[in-house]
Amino acid sequence: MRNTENNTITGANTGTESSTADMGTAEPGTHTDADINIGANSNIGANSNIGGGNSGANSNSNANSTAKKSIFVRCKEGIRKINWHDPSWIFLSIIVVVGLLLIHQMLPKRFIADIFNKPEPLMRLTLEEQKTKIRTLDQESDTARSNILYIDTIDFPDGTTFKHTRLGDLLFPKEDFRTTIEGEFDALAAGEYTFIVASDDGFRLTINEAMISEFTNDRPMSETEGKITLTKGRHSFILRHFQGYGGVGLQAWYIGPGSERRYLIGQHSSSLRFIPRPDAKDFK
Ligand SMILES: [Ca+2]
Repeated sequence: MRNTENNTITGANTGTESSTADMGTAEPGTHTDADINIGANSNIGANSNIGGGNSGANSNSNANSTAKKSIFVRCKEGIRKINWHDPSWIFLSIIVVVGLLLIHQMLPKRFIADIFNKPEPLMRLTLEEQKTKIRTLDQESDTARSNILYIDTIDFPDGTTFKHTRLGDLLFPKEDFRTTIEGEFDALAAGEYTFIVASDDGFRLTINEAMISEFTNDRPMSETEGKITLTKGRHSFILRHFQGYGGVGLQAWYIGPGSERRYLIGQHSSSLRFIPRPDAKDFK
């Protein structure tokens, strides 16, 4: 039986069936079980040779089962099996973890936020700073500068700056700007939907270009509700908002048919699924 194992090993290393048969006289004990694993793992035909040159299927099955449980690395000494209980691997793991923590501490927090808080680009948000003071939604626009970004949810809680829950402060002027949020969703269930917008200051929500709800003047953060009956399928929406002075905020939720639960606009549910913006693909 030991000779058979040696034949198998040699066949694995040379990768030829003829050598497997010829090497039947190799000295026992020149190879270990670990060698069998190496051959199996290195994928150089060990399994097929084992099956061809070895009438006993034990070596084959052992090699496969051991190979599935083991991890091998190639190093200067050749292919080596990783033993996770080896102190050197534990030490190396600690070094890697400490290194990652140090990198995390050294990188700017904004950079970390950009990586881990990157939102799903479900809606396009346009911010427009106004040259003059803005007091109503329908006031004529006089844009000084604008900025476009993509957001996953309409979630800017009441505060002193326009701060998204995941994106953080958008670093835009605190006063006199307009916000336009555009998106699409698939209604998975037909029926009556309720949309709730909390805004400081005014807003207007349209779905398929029909006005659902609005408050066009300035106000502290307050909620306004609107209802619409939707067919199953694709729909588009636009939420316009303006900030004059003082506090600022904008949040929007929906409630699907037959449900009481509020979802933020952007949160998928069994009644709505939001569609990623195709124009966000090339957005830097
Ligand atoms: Ca305000």
